[in-house]
Amino acid sequence: MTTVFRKSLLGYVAAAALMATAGVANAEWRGWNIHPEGYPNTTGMDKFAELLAEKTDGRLTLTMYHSGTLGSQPDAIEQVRIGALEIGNFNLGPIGPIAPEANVVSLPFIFKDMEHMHRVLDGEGGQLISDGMAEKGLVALAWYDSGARSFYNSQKPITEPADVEGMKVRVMNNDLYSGMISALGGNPSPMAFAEVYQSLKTGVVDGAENNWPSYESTGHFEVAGYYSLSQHLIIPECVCINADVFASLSPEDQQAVTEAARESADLQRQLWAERAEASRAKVMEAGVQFNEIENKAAFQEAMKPVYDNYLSSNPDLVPLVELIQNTD
Ligand code: GTR
Repeated sequence: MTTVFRKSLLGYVAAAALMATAGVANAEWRGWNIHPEGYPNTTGMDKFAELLAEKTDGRLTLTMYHSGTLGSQPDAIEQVRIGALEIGNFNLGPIGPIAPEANVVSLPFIFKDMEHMHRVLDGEGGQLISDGMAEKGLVALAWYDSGARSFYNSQKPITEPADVEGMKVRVMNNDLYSGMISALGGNPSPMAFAEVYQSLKTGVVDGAENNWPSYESTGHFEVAGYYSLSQHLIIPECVCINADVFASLSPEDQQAVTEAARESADLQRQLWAERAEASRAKVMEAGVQFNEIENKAAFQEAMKPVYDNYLSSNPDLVPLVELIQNTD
């Protein structure tokens, strides 16, 4: 080994050792979000970017790309996993097929309400879910709210499971959702969020399911005017970062990034509650035919095979499901 080479090698080793203790000092990140300006998640992610720069004196910066301009959600999840993008605001629905622990939140009616979901996420359940995601390359820095999802369609009010029979219903990419529609006798149609409006309008699908803010912001209420309050899914969303990028940061920067995400979640959750009310009022004003569902237990019963099938093929997830069910 020549002296020069040895010197540069020593220099490299020293630099690598320094990096391992001090972490990456400067970085410019890119972030994905599916929602438009003014949506609670969009404002939340912009706040995250602002806090991130503030807390790191501008060493770590994030440029957010909203409205799904960087691609569909399943693609963006992959991009963040491989590090082509650093940050994403994801719904746990399409993460489920990748990280089995995260999939339990997509079992219909697993959460009693939003508060129950918060208690689970803040406890051991949330830890197990984030550990499972981290193993697949996604570190969940904070959880955002996404309300409860209910059915809507262009045909008629849904009051009992039989009303879904024969209906073509758009679902997010996850076999659990397809199973859920099939269990009701409907025809599931997995499809990207951006394609749903046109598909409802042209009759490619009869219905879909989502929370009030997304039903409103996408204009789906204009082309699918029956909204039936089934509230069959309460799915959390994450502010996620690529696991290697997170691991490359110093402990201080990891803390700053986490704090920035959590503070943005406080804002998002507050804006969420306001927007859910405002969106509901807006679509009602526009003439949406709304109905409550008295017998939700009938839907729960009809969807039970989804649970049974899922847990018999994933027996290792039974303890997590029970932990969630036993959380008061
Ligand atoms: C929204 C959610 C999005 C996306 C969308 C969908 O409620 O915030 O991330 O999952 O639903 O139905 O595709």
